[in-house]
Amino acid sequence: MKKKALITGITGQDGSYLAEFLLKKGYSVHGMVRRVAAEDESHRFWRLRHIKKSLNIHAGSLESYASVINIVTKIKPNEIYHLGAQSYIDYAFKDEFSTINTNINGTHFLLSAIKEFSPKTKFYFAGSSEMFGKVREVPQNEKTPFYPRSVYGISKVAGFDLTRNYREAYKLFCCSGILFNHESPRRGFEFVTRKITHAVARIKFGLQKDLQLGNIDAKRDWGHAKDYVEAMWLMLNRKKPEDYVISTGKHYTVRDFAKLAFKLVDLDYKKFVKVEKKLYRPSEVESLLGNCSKAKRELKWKPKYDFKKLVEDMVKADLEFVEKEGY
Ligand code: NAP
Ligand code: F7E
Repeated sequence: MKKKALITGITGQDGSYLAEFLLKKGYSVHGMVRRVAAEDESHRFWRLRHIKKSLNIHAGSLESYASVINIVTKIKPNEIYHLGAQSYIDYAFKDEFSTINTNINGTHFLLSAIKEFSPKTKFYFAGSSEMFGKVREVPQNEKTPFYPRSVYGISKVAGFDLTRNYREAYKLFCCSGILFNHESPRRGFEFVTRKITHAVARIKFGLQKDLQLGNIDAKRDWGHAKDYVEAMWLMLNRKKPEDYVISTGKHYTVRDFAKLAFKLVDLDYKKFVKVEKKLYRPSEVESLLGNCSKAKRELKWKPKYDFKKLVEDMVKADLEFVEKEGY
């Protein structure tokens, strides 16, 4: 019998790559999407269009325990990948309450539903390097203490602790990936890497004059989403549930990213990037750098994309996108 996987957040960047990855592995792939998205296929399913026919989509709400129970009991999946979350940090500062509600309750409801109705289901929680926030050591590993700097980070620490507690108290197979930033041509336009590569393409085609950015000295350990979804699967397919840092082990500034992206189309970023104080965050995470040696050792995982290949992939895709779509 085919293994069944349920992905929350299947319409997002990681959800779409993971769905592709699991279909190739022969899984029956189920996705939970909010009703507004299910009813707005042409806009909300742009990342899944090419595989949509092979997926089983279920409308449901992460904010409703009844809805979560319904889906878990109906599917009784072998594996749940819980990726659904309000994941944009600028927005988290603007709407703290819904970020906290969706991110913490969604995780809690799923864990509780597994415990009560499907205790053999394995559970993956999408933890984040944002949990390290104002970092306590460099580089960060699984033992580094957390110091979140936004309600998003706080919600992820709560999800991480809930996942660990369900593992210890109820002996469920549940674990967290502590994933550092990962990007791709499918990244949402609001995140800085996609904002840059999209602007680079628009500027090249004469559709935009400049690019406004906030703190360009912030440093991130950027990997490719395609590499990172494989690590999620590896975590659920080993004997023991444990938590893993997933990162590249190298970090760069936003300025470095912009410099390379503009250079790839023979432009000088200094002529186009305008730093705007209004785009700074109330409390910034200045620098993140991951140490993923545990994942390398135990999962035999390592990233295939480095920084240069990532930026090249995103710039190339956005040049094609702008040429085709005209915006
Ligand atoms: P993403 O592209 O923003 O996708 C988020 C997904 O969550 C979308 O499918 C979205 O559905 C869904 N969602 C948002 N709010 C929701 C709500 N109120 N109820 C139900 N679903 C909701 O994020 P991603 O980059 O793929 O990241 C996947 C997960 O990994 C997230 O939990 C994120 O916090 C975490 N993470 C990401 C990174 C990274 O660098 N990408 C790093 C560490 C951790 P709609 O399509 O309906 O909006
Ligand atoms: O910002 C700076 C900004 O929004 C990166 C999410 O996937 O990764 C992501 O969160 C850095 C920050 O990602 C702009 O201040 C400068 O220092 O692309 P971002 P993020 O906040 O790191 C983590 C791991 C997650 O878990 C999250 O879900 O870039 N920055 N100027 C800017 N950022 C944005 N968005 N826009 C700017 O104009």
